[in-house]
Amino acid sequence: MHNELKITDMQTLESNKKNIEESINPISLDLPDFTTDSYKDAYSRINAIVIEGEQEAHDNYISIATLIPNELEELTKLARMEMKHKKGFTACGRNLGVVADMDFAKKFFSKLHGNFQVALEKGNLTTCLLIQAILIEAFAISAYNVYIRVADPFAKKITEGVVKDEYLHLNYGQEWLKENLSTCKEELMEANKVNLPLIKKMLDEVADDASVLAMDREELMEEFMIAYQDTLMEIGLDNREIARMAMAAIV
Ligand code: PL3
Ligand code: FE2
Ligand code: FE2
Repeated sequence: MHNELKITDMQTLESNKKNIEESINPISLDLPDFTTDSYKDAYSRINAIVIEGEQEAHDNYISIATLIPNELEELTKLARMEMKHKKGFTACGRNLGVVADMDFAKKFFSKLHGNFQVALEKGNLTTCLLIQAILIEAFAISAYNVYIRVADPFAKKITEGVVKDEYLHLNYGQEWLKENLSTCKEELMEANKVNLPLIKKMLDEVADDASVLAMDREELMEEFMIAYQDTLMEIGLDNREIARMAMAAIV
């Protein structure tokens, strides 16, 4: 009798604790319905963006290796990871019964892709690294961190594995730019002025679809800014320089 009472008390306590946890952690609540047409429609574009982004990231690291041949091995490793990411996200779409809209995704990346190709042709390594290893990776990190909180269980697991790699990629660009800061600062600033606004536009373009997936625009921006500013700080830029660079997103 006494024991039974105790168990009931403990259950009540447990369920109270759970209610409190949920009320202070709204992130664990309100997962979207992954089976609705509207979810799948938005997912067909977002999934395509991610698949195309991973493919282009692969191609970009292979291209960057032509500008730093002695880094071929390391860059090939990064490129391989990107192909693994692409496979993972392709599986996420398949798992939900969604066909990715790849034409949309190619258009989505076309401006940034074009700028990367021009920089590559000119041998502008700093610009290539800023576009791929800083801006695109920080964009991916922000998107994946937000997505993990609202993803279906299958995709969540895959994305958690992917985002760990993306931090390594961001770090790769960061370390190169840090070592070469004295000679690449001017090009870095200039490339940022041209390309950060494109990232901002891309974020705006994806915001409506992302919100159908329960991903909040402000949260995406916040996560992006954290990854971006952290990296610039690690590269060795001062507060004023970082502020000036970030400002390029709003003008
Ligand atoms: C670099 O390794 C990959 C670059 C991919 C860029 C992705 C940007 C994603 C924006 C859309 C946010 C949705 C995330 C949902 C994942 C299925
Ligand atoms: Fe990736
Ligand atoms: Fe990456």
